[in-house]
Amino acid sequence: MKSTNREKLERQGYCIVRSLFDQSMIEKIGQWCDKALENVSENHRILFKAQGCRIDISDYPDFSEIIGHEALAALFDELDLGGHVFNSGSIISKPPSNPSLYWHQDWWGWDEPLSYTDRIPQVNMMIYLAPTSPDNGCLRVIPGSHRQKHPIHEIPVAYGSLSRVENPDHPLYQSWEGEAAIAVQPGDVVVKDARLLHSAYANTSNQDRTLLSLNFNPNFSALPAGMQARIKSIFMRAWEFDGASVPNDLLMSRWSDQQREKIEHLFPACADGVPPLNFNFSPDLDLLNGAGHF
Ligand SMILES: O=C(O)CCC(=O)C(=O)O
Repeated sequence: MKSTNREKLERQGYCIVRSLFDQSMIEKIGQWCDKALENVSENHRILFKAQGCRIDISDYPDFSEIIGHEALAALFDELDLGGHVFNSGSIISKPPSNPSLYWHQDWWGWDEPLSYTDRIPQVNMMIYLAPTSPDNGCLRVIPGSHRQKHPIHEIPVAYGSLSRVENPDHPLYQSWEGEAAIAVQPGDVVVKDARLLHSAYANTSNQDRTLLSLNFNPNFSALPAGMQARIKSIFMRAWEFDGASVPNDLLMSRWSDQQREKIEHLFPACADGVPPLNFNFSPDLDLLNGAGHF
């Protein structure tokens, strides 16, 4: 029988799992994030103004403890998302007076027919380190948009210019009918289907709003070979998107034994020589109509 959280994940495209981590774990994650945040340059803040900043955790081996945490493993079991691999993770931190994030979805595999089915190709585990609300830039989502068309899908996403917030009046920064604010407490985990339309409100508070975001692919061995190859190339940071090469090349596969051993079972492994599936972040709207429509 499906768990209630699994049912919500399928229907809404997300679920909220309350109090998965205790205060001491959240404090530990907070310390690792603070250390990484010290290295963020002014230029990075300019390029990622809409996010606040976005740091690849491959450069910070401390995070092995959370990626391989037994509470997350148990959650994958409860959600029937086992056989998962890890592909990437980031720290996304919105400083005080930071504008809203643009609406987008994270999935890149829209050339593959299974992206238009109930099969969940990627989940994003989101761990916020402080209580969130619309005032400090909490997540907002369009429930159901992982499977159903929404007018936001019609608006092209120019990632570079939207990340730099060149035009704050752009419709992708605004509120849309049907949006739901996802307010959480530290220790809660938001599980999000990567295909779900989401963004975040502006942070109008005087505190940072920090999130650890981890991307996993359930039942990896059953995914098409090209998709597996792309997932592995993301994990290996061997990809280039929007003309921007990856800035740093510390790979999780080269973390020290002590760190690597906690997560090695989650590394994507697949046959060499298969061309990775093309990156396509734009769903075919004729195919994206799922079980209903807006
Ligand atoms: O900042 C947030 O709350 C969400 C960020 C996010 O999901 C993204 O940048 O894709």
